[in-house]
Amino acid sequence: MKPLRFPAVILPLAVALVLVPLLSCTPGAREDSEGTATTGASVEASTGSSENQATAQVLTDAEKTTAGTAEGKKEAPAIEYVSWSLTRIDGDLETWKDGVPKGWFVNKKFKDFVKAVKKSGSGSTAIGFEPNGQDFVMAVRRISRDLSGQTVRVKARGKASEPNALFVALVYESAGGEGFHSRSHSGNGQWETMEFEAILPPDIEPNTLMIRVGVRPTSKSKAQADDIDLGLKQARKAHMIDVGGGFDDWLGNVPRGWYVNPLLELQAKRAEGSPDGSSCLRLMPLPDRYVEAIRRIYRDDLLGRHVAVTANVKAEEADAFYLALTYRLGGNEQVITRTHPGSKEWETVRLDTTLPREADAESVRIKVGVRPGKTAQILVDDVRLGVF
Ligand SMILES: [Ca+2]
Ligand SMILES: [Ca+2]
Repeated sequence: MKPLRFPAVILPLAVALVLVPLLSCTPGAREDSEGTATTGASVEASTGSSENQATAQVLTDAEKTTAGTAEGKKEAPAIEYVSWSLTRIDGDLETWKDGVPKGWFVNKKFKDFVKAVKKSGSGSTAIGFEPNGQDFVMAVRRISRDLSGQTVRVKARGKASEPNALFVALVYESAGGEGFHSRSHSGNGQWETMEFEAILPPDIEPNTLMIRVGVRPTSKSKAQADDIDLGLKQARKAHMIDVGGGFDDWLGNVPRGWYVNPLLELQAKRAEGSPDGSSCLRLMPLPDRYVEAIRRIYRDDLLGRHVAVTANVKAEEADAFYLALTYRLGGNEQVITRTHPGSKEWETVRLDTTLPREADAESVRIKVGVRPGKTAQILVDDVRLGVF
C-alpha cells in the first residue's frame, strides 16, 4: 500500500469546498485516427478543483481496504495480454537453391510447377505454384520443435484468382490421428493474408508437425505465396488494480471512487441490466456536453509499464461511447481512447498503452463517457485496470 497523500489532497479539497466548483463543460479530447491525441491544458482547468472531492473518496476506499472491510468482494478476472512470438521457418522465401526455397521441401516431381517469382514493385521473392491437374503442388516446412499443447497462429500472404485453389495448412500426427488446419485464398486476384489459429494436442508425434503451402489438384490457374510465419501464443495475466468499476457501490448519486460533474449527475445514473445481474452506470447523452465519469488513479508504480483498461459496454450508436486513459506529460494532457461500435450488444472495449516514465503519476485517470449530440443511453459495467 502506498502512503496516502494527505497534504496534497486536503488543501485543494478545502479550496474546492469553499469555492463554488468551476462547473464548465468537460471537454472531450480531440482525437486522431489512431485514437490518441493531445489536448490543451483546458481539461485540467475545467475539472481540476471539483474533482478533488473524488480524490478524497479514493483515499477513503484505500483506508477501508487497509482496515480489512472489503471482505467478500468479488475478485475481477485478470486481463490477459496476448502476443505471438515468431518461430523461424524461413518464411520470407528470399533464398533459393536448386529450385527450392531455403528450409523448405518440394517433391522432385513438382520441379517444373514450383518457381521463385519476383513480386512486381517490391523486388522481393515469392513462391509460384502451377497446378498439374492431379496432385497437391506444394512446398513443405517441417517444424522440428515440439509445440505440443501450444496455441499457434499460421499466416501467409498469397495471390490467387480462383477460390479454394491456394492454401496454407498445418498438419501433424498425434494419438488422436492426423490433425489438419488450413485457410484458403479468396481468389480475388489480389495479395491477401491467409491466417488461422490452432490449439495443438498435448501429444504430437515428433517430426510430424509441418506447414504446407500450395495449390489444390482441382485448381486451374497459377498462384503465389510469400511471408509465411508461425507464431506461438504467449498470454500474460495482468496484475489487477481495483478501480471500483463494478458500479455496484454508490454514494448518493455517484459511484464510489468516481467523479461526476455535479451538474451532470442526472445524466450518469445507477441502472440495472448488466449481464451479470449487477448494477451498472447509465450514461445519457446531452446535445452539447460530454457526460463522463472519471476515476483518478493514485499510484506511481504504473509509470513505465504496459497497462490495459477494459470496460463492458452496451451502446446503440457508433462512436458515442468512449473509454479513455489520460495523463499529463511535459505539461500536456495525453489521451488514449477507444469506442464501442454501436452494435446494441454488450461488448468489451479495451485500450492498451505504455505509460511513460516521465508522466505525472497523479494525473492518471480513467474516463468513461458519451460524446455530445448522441441520443441513446449507454450502459457501462466492469471497468478494469491491469498492469503488465
Ligand atoms: Ca519473400
Ligand atoms: Ca456491476
